[in-house]
Amino acid sequence: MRDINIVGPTDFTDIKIEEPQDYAAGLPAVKIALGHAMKEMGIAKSIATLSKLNQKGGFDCPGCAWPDPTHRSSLGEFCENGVKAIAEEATNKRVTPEFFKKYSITEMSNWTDFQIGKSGRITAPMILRPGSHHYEPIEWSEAFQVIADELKQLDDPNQGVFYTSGRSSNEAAFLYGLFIRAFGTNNMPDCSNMCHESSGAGLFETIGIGKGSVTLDDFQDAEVVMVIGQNPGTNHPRMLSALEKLKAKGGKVITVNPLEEAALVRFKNPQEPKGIIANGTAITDLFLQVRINQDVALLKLLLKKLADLDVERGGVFDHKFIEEKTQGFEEVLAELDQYSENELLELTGLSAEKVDECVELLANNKRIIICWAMGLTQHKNGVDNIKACVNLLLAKGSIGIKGGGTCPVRGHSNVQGDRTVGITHHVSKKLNESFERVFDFQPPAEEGLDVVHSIKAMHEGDAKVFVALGGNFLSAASDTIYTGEALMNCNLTVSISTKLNRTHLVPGKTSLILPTLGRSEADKTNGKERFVTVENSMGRVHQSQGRLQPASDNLMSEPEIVANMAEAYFGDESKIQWLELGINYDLTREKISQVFNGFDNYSERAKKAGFDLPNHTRTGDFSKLPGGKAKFSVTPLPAHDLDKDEFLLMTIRTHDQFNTTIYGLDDRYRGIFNERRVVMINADEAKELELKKSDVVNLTSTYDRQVRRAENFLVIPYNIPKGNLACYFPEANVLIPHDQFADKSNTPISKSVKVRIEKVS
Ligand SMILES: Nc1nc2c(c(=O)[nH]1)N[C@H]1C(S)=C(S)[C@@H](COP(=O)(O)OP(=O)(O)OC[C@H]3O[C@@H](n4cnc5c(=O)[nH]c(N)nc54)[C@H](O)[C@@H]3O)O[C@H]1N2
Ligand SMILES: Nc1nc2c(c(=O)[nH]1)N[C@H]1C(S)=C(S)[C@@H](COP(=O)(O)OP(=O)(O)OC[C@H]3O[C@@H](n4cnc5c(=O)[nH]c(N)nc54)[C@H](O)[C@@H]3O)O[C@H]1N2
Ligand code: SF4
Ligand SMILES: [Mo]
Repeated sequence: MRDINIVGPTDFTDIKIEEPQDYAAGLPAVKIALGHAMKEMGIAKSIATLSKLNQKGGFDCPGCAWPDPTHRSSLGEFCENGVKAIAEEATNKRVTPEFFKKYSITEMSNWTDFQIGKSGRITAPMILRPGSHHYEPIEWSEAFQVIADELKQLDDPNQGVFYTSGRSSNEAAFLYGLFIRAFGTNNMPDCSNMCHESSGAGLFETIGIGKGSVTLDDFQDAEVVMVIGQNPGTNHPRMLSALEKLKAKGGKVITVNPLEEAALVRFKNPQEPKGIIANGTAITDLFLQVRINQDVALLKLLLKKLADLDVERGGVFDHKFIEEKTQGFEEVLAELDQYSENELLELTGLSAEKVDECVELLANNKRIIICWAMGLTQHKNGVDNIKACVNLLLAKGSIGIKGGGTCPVRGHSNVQGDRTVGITHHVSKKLNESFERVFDFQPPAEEGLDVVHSIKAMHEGDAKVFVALGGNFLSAASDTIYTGEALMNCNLTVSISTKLNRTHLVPGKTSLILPTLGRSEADKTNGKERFVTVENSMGRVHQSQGRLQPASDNLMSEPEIVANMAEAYFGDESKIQWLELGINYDLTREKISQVFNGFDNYSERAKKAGFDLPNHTRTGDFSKLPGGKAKFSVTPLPAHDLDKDEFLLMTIRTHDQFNTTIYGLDDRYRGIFNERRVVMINADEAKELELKKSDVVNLTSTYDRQVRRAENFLVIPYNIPKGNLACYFPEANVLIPHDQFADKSNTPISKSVKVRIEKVS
């Protein structure tokens, strides 16, 4: 085994702590965004790049999946974190073959994720040969042959694992899924498994589609928006513009979160001159500081109180809608009788007054949107969290109406599109038949492995080849050491990547890095520009056309890499014209439209304004569901069985990272600067435990008597409920056991890890 530091260094970086901010964006956001752009790209490239970002005919922001408005602002249609995402991709720094010659993987594995990421863009295909500690350059054709040879040596196609991160285009993801199925497996773990899988599972079961029901326009018509388990100011910043518009029309915002995130307090819109100079807009009307993972208790309490009000004064629930369009309401009401209001209230940690205020807002309004993200999905009962939100919306008749509905806010810019065009470990008979009809082969009928089960299979030697279309699997997954051992146990690991990351440094016996074009870069074939397509969080498909000079002449586009991999594997044996599909994206789009509904005239429509994919929930049509109706669900309370000295820990993002890509070391809105190894704890509780600001602690988690340890965290007394802690992801991922995940969705429990604190100094 090679000598690799799987988790990286645990040193401190000289913390500075200030008061948390009470507003988001404004002038500091503009200044900081431009600072990042200048530092990574220089002036001329910054101007050229930002003028194309999210504009018609330009490229889609590689940040989050929040949709673009129809009318684009002349002050720029992007946010601080969109600029950081672009600066990171369009950086002038390069990771060349000389770089790899200079630094061994052992040496680089001792760098922080921040240092690794800041090394820059990879410029040439690289191979790490068995026993070696240095990557060396390899010709593209030889690299594809290495992959084909390893895949051919497997006893069974199910020994291959093919991961996808959500930045790939529809075209690349479709070809990848096609290749994997033709190869003979459904082992397609993807980043959704760690992300919104619980949303997909909960929504599919209750309303028949794993996507949200609202469009951006619905935000203009809503009376109440509940933002629960989401930090949009950092992770979907332009959502604040939508909330600002809602407020201007008199709409109300309820936020449910263990932390009072700055952006949800007040927003100064940098896209408008008044947002720069004036005081901004107060966003939240009602803040419910719920305890971690007590959202089901809160949603039950709300429904119970609303049911009482409905009996008392009528007109609270939409009985016609409930009668005609839903099933299971009586069971849900009956189950609520088991609980007293007081016991539910106590679990939430909220005051009765605040809950009553919330009840009034929900009772008196019908056009209600519920938005959520990882604060709901990454728990053992993640799927139930979603179902409890759906219960509330169904009781109010708020789904399928203007200004109301479900809004799971997606993470990666094309994670939803990848799923739509076939990246899934689940098997659907209908989908298999479509692939067979169009491509004349029989896709495998056996359910594939998702993220957590892929890791286990690699660890146990049941999977031997790992291929990743984007992402940083090692740092994104839980149980970092176990996942590292799993990757190192493989015969071959392959990363199709733009930038260097920790997964490249924790390799299989042989490892390949295949460098690819980023979203912002011109993608040409025979001198002609091509465009790709993506789907945003609200189901709209549109084109993205890269414009910048690629980071190196030796990059290949993602569809071409996938096509070449397939060609090398199948040779003349396949009826599919792989190379042609990799080159001609119009042809690939035509094939997508033959396999999936809703993509007719794909290329043409994508080039114009884009188009919305079919979504029956938008018209409140539930006729295709079993029984022809939407479903209420009984959602039991979560059981944590915490020991007296155990806390519930949530692992969250700072304002200065995109998942495992660390833009900088500040979490500006929370007032934490130049340090990522911190643990936020309730200020009174810290006193009771005699923990002071900047004390050093270790954190441990104990599951099935196995103790996992994360060393060196600085204590930050903070406004967080008692019994709860917050750390940053991925530093705390070592604490999350690989076998602790949500029921039904298998999403790791990244937001409710049981931990203890050990004081060091
Ligand atoms: N700049 C930037 N943008 C991003 C990303 C990024 O890393 N950086 N990541 C992208 C991706 S892939 C995703 S999935 C999204 C993630 O977007 P978010 O889900 O907003 O990201 P997290 O930081 O995980 O924050 C979750 C929020 O939920 C709260 N929370 C935690 N536990 C609970 C709970 O039990 N109940 C409630 N009610 N709230 C809880 C936390 O306090 C926090 O405010 O963002 C996307 N956009
Ligand atoms: N503890 C904890 N763990 C979590 C989470 C959490 O909240 N807490 N969140 C989870 C969530 S929501 C998600 S989505 C996952 C994220 O998991 P991933 O998607 O695997 O991780 P990223 O950090 O987004 O991947 C970054 C890498 O993608 C590559 N990349 C960037 N752009 C491109 C591109 O255009 N093409 C290609 N081919 N490669 C590109 C770069 O090499 C970069 O290093 O992490 C999960 N892990
Ligand atoms: S809100 Fe998301 S998609 Fe829009 S500019 Fe910001 S990071 Fe990019
Ligand atoms: Mo995500």
